[in-house]
Amino acid sequence: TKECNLQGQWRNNLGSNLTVNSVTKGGRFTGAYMTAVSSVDAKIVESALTGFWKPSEQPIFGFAVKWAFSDSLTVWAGQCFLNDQKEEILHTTWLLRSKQDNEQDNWKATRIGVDVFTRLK
Ligand code: B9F
Repeated sequence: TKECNLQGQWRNNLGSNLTVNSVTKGGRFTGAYMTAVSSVDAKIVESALTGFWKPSEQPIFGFAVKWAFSDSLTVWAGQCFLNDQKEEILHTTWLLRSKQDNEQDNWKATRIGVDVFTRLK
């Protein structure tokens, strides 16, 4: 049976690009993330990512990006599914943490959302 493999290039619902480099049997991977969106004027640049997965037919995984252009980071947790057409699709939930200047502002530091990725063809 076909297995989902995280390695390669992916695009999500926002138009962001996820590149996953070599995936080790031990479960680690590195890559790069190019977000299509940002809510600041800072120029968007590619940011490094690192993550973990557990190889299986429909593996779960997690990865984190420290944004190179702002004081914030996002973590994604998700699973790769094979749909009815046996195409790979990544369903993820993310948390975006932005730096606050003081504890009183902590309540507004975290955003949450979902991203769905499909393989770039
Ligand atoms: O826009 C974010 C940001 C952080 C500090 C100022 C701007 C950085 C880019 C996050 C991109 C998110 C989406 N892209 C994607 O592919 S990560 C999850 C989504 N999936 C504005 C002020 C503080 C936070 C946001 Fe900021």
